[in-house]
Amino acid sequence: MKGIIFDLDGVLVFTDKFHYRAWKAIADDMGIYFDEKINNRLRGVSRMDSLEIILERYEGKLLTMAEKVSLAEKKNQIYRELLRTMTPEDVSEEVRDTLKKLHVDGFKLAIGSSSKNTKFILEKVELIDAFDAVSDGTNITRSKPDPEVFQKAAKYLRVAPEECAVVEDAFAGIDAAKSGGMYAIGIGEASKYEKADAHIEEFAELTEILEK
Ligand code: B16
Ligand code: MG
Repeated sequence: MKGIIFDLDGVLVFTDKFHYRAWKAIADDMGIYFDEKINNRLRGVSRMDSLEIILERYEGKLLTMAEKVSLAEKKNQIYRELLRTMTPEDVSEEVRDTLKKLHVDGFKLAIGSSSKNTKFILEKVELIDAFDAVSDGTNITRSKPDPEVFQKAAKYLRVAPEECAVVEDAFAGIDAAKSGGMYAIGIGEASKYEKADAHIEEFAELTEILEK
């Protein structure tokens, strides 16, 4: 392996609780049932696709595309207000040390996230300098499980897809890595997903897996 591509939410930072609170406010406002289990289905899924999942339980009148876009924007405003509270303390020492070690050992590191807020989050937690490239929701047209976000990350790193490992917490992200011809490492929710090539419980385990 020469390149390592990291998903952001659920791997490096834990913003799923903020996504939940923001979507919950929208759902409550519209009288739609929404819980943590449904929130889990939103992992790695784009903002508009997430809205469609939430609207599966909506029983009101048919919404126009403009109304859907406005709902997604409203959710993003609430979400960004919550993101503002993030600080460098929101990234563990374990994550920072492991990233440094992997870099020193010669790996090229990239972000591969569906989020259009990636750069904002990386700046808030002061992690932007840890990466050689960032591929995120702003440079893709198809969201995970499509491999586009990871293929672009590999391209930015100038590393062939088969020489890249992807670290992901979402099933959709593992599927994306596999269909892009990459080595997939599952963590968190995906740590037991059978389609992943390797499974880890702790972030620091990456050095053992990738350096053998
Ligand atoms: P935004 P990841 C994903 O990030 C989140 O897991 C997913 O819940 C969210 O809907 C998506 O980003 C889009 O985020 O609304 O900020 O553009 O896991 O791919 O890093
Ligand atoms: Mg994720």
